[in-house]
Amino acid sequence: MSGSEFVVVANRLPVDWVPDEDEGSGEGAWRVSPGGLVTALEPLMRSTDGAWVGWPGKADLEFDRFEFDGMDLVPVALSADDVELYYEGFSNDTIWPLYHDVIAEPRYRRVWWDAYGRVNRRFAQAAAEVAAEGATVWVHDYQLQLVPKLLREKRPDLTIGYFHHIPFPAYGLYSQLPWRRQVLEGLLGADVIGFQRVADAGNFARAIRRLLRYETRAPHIVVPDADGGTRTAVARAFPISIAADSYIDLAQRPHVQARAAEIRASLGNPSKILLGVDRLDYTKGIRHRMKAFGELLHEGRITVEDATLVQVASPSRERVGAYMQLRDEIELTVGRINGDFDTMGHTAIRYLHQGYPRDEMVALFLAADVMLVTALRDGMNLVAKEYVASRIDNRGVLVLSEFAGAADELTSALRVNPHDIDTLKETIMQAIEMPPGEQSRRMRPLRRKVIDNDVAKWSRSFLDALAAARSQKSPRGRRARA
Ligand code: GDG
Repeated sequence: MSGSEFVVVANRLPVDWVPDEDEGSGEGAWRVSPGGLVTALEPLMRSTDGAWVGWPGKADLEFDRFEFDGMDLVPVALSADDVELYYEGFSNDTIWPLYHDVIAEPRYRRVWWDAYGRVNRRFAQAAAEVAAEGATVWVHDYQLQLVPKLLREKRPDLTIGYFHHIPFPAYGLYSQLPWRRQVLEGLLGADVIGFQRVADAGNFARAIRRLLRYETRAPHIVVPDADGGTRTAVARAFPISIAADSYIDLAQRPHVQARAAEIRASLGNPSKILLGVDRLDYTKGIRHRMKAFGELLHEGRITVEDATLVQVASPSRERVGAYMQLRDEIELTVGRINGDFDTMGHTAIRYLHQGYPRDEMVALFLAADVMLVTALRDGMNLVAKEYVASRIDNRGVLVLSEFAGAADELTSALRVNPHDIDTLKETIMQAIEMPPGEQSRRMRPLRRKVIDNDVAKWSRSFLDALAAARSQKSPRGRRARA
């Protein structure tokens, strides 16, 4: 059998299908979606004859396997029903809120679970068809938690890795999930299960002990095998990162620096620019940040001439009810604060419900004196790392929630509990008033950390762990399809 030696399986392909103006014509073009995962895996995809299995992002469109920019892409079709039940329903209205500590209430619907199983089987089938004998398959994220087991059943010769981009919750919350055992068993089909934080891997191992009674000894989990024996899976932290070089490169470009100055001028040259960049998601703590900022204005501790908050809230999951409600709440808050405090020349909050190109984001990072990352729960939070990488001048202050995975590594940021509004206000004031010397004393070690631990290192360390698992696999497993 010929096939790919390395297969990535993710909900989304690394390209978007952009239909022509005349939507009904069925014509259109592919455009690379510039995510961190593509950057990390692209070189590997090319050098290993790799394939990428994923959904092209538009419902009810069937595409054949195709080559794009040297990558072998394998589209998995989803119907409008699949998108509603598997993606918006189970993935984003059950798993997402449950795994983010029930910040929003998870909804448990049996039809969503059925669709999740159906679509996971389709992804597993597609991966099984393209993987070469003994290949390595890397499955990504919470939309595909059943794929490792389904794939192992079809193809015991494969070495399977799974990386979980979001938090894994404490047992007391996880145990709410009506299908809690099936999901654990799905994940345990992988040889290596990667998490963002040590705490996530710990929560996972605890759930395994409580629900499945398997023996765990970090990072190992003893899993019963199909033939009555056992095998060992590895579950541990591999904190994800960014392509730091590309942010440094952009930050050095004259047009990006000029744009940063232009942004400041267009805001009326406030003394300090505060910045938030998030998908519009209830996990990101955007309301908490605005509440703290609004109170500082109300109390007269800052004025709009002193400080403007720029909030980029890129549109996300707009058909899920909790996201519609969040958008309404945030826009009401922005309207009230701006109505109370704006002047003809200055605004309190410049709110942008739009997505921007990467160089505009870096210009914003360069313009921002203070970066506010106040997530209530976040697997990692790449924005924090992108801000730090972009600050080639070693200036600027990162305010970072202790509930974001990035807090484990970015220890010289100003850490904050975003639920504690009074302390958040004090921390924002500390950031606004921080002298340049202290800014660079804090920023230098942050930059070192992000530059030394970039996304290439992350993928290398995960794949090294997979290679080690592969070398320990019994020859029987590898010969199964011979
Ligand atoms: C999940 C986990 C984990 C945002 N708006 C624009 C834009 N972005 C980019 C950011 C950043 C990415 O999107 C967002 O990544 P985050 O890590 O901040 O958050 P999630 O989207 O929730 O990602 C998270 C991550 O997976 C990776 O494992 O860290 O915890 O939740 O790169 O810059 N980029 C551009 N324009 C925008 O308007 N170009």
